[in-house]
Amino acid sequence: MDSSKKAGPEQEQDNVASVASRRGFLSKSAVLGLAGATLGLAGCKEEGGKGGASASASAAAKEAGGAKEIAPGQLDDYYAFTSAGHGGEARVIGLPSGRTLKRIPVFNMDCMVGWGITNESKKIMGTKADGSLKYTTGDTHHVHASYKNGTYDGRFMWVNDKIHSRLARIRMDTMECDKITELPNVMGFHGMFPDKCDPVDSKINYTTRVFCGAEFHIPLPNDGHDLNDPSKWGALFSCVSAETMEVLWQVRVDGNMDLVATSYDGKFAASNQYNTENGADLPSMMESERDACVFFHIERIEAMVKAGKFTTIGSSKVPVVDGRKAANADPKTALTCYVPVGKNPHGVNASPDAKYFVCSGKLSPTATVIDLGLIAKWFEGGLKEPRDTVVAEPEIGLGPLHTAFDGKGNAYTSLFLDSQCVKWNVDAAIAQFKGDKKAKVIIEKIDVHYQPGHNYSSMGETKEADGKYLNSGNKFSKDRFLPVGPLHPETEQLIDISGANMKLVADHTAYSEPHDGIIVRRDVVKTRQIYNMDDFPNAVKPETAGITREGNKVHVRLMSIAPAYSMPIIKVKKGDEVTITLTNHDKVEDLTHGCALPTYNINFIVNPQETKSVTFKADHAGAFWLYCTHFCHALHLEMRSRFLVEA
Ligand code: K7E
Ligand code: CUA
Ligand code: CA
Repeated sequence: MDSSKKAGPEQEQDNVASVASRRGFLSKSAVLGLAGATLGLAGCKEEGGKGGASASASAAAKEAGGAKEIAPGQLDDYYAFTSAGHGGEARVIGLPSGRTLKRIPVFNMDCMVGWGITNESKKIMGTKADGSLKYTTGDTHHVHASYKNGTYDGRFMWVNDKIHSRLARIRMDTMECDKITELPNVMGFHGMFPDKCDPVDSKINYTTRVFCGAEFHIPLPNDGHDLNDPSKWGALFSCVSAETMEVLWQVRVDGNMDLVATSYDGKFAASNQYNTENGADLPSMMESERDACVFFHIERIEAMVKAGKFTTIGSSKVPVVDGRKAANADPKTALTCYVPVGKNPHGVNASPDAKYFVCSGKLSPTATVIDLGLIAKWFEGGLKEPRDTVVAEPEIGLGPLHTAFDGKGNAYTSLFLDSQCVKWNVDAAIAQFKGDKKAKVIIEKIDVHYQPGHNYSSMGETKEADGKYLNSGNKFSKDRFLPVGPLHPETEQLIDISGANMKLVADHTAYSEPHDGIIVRRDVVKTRQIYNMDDFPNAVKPETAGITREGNKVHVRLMSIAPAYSMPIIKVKKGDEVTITLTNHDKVEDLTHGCALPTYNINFIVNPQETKSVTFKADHAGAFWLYCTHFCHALHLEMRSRFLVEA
């Protein structure tokens, strides 16, 4: 506010003009960046217009002065749980403040926590025969949480790894990853969504399955055959048990899969398909004017698996059923339904009234609204064509990707090419589709900075969508922050959607590169501040503490109580295989200790009442100070023991 007053109206005009020209440059370069995609977009009209865009930019700048601030000592109303892209982790952010609360290592190593260093985390991440990590990279895109009765129950979150096709589960009480599953015969696992109810037993009104879409088609099995004939390759849709994290079944589809949505009644899951062409290069993936959103009939798939009507692929024992079109011609027995939607769609989202899935066009300026009641009708044989399930297809802007909801009948779709978020009304879009020329579909467009990927709203993926906040995760920040070299931070922008108009209330930075997230009311999340020592079977207690040897295997059982470890001197011999197990006996909240061993590449923390262990070969002799890395006490620096390796 103050700075815009001082700058005066002329200065403000200049700012608006230069912002507008930077926006122009950005959208041009984005179109060029999409190469052949320009062909598909050439015919699109731009709604909103330039004048509208710059006017709303200056309005947003003024509104920013009234942003809801969280004063020092005050707590946020919401948690945002977000992915981190090719950083491989998940993140926890407080909203509306934008404060980073935690980074949760998942597929990446993290030397602060010791993730990928401790035996316990290595076991979750997966190891090779020699005990080293199987993978140290990951690419997380989508974070979704477990449901009960149509809303979050605070038990689990799941996050995908697109690189190695793994699904990870994160406990919401400790906000730590507890299980990782690699999907067999799948590549480019991208979209993921938990179910919200059992398809048959409505008493099981909570999440028991997690569905996973695979983006890249590969030889099945991927063992070196059919390398030169991509037409024989395929993609599988996978179902994983929420409880055990085992892969329960897979469905082979025509084309590929991208994002995933699930219905509130548990009957259907769906995935948008941008490559119905089964193309192996960019031009062939853009040949068709329409692609599809493929629906899965969960009850029928599971009945077929139960009846033993499945195959397996390669060494995998997971049942695979055929969801390809040729095998599913009769709707009454079909496992899948391919609904034609706009060209190369991206994003499919379930509306909180449980009625619709919205699938965005990306290369088509439209969003397709699919009626789930009509999907059920198609599967009963009551409709001629899958396309008859479409009840609206409004033109909403250029490069539509992901849609969020406010629980009041409005949808908010990110427009990548327009660098905007468009608010539109679902009922009006349906009326327009039926022929009502007066229906006002587009309510408002707001500029975001710049090129948004996902947007997501507070509780927007639940029946408790509250219409308070929308987060726009933008792929380019350019001029929004101080430059920090060639790689700019990403922008996360917070938009207040509680009023008649959208208000941009805050920019915050994010380390590359977050994609999707969820915004969860803080009362849903019940965290645990202190572990139970008995949760760890290897916990070191006073009666077991000390050092034992079996041949050249040495086990050091250590305890920490601020400001000391239980052993001041630890002696081993060069060539020993050493395991250090450390239990933190402190019970005070937040009293965490670290454990670092110089030149042995060991570093991890133990939270109150927690136990962790590391195993390594003592391959060089010398005296090494095993010391505490985590500030715990006035005598934190003094908290160290001599680790002596005899030659
Ligand atoms: Cu659009 Cu991987 Cu969800 Cu990113 S995906 S933006
Ligand atoms: Cu213990 Cu620092
Ligand atoms: Ca296509």
